[in-house]
Amino acid sequence: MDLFSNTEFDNSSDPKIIHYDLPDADMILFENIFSNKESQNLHQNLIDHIQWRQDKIKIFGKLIDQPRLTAFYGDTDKEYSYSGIVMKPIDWNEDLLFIKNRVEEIAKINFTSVLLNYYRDGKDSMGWHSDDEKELGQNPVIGSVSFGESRVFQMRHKIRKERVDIPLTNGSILLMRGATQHFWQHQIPKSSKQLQSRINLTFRNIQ
Ligand SMILES: O=C(O)CCC(=O)C(=O)O
Repeated sequence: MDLFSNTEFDNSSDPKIIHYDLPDADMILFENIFSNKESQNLHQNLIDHIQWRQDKIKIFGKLIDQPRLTAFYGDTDKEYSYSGIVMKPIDWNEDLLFIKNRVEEIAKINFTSVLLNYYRDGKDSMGWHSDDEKELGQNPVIGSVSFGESRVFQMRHKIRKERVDIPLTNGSILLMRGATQHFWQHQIPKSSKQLQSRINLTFRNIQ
């Protein structure tokens, strides 16, 4: 399928590519890669059928609920750990394989795993980090898919402290490659607005 063949019309739901020209990063945002109908169905199916878990994190010595639900799916021989949490993958389901196919078409590589985050409302969030776990290798390619409410993806350079805000919209894929994870951190901050739910899937290649 050629997702970008129709460049004649600037319809807001047409696929669109945005190249972010940031130092020490290789970042491309593909908007509207999933149609509104596909996004709406997938968002609801994932809410209903993914085996969501509520993990805890330690903050100042106290165990508290992570401010979001998570799940880890993929090739079942690939274990993954982050923030001290070991995740054993659950085998792919049909929806995840459909989404993975579309991301692989865009990224032009194959992925072994996907980490899912379910932000139930504006109070759910994810703190500053880089996707730089050793299992991901030297310059990981991360394909990040969003369904549901738009949320701001904030980035900050680890040395220059430069900051960028990227709105991640329904049906988009953000591709991060090259040295991005070495030099930049990212987060999804809380919002005081009344926000609907959002699901994010980061496709990864575990070595
Ligand atoms: O929800 C997002 O867009 C970010 C997810 C993320 O940073 C991660 O899974 O490591």
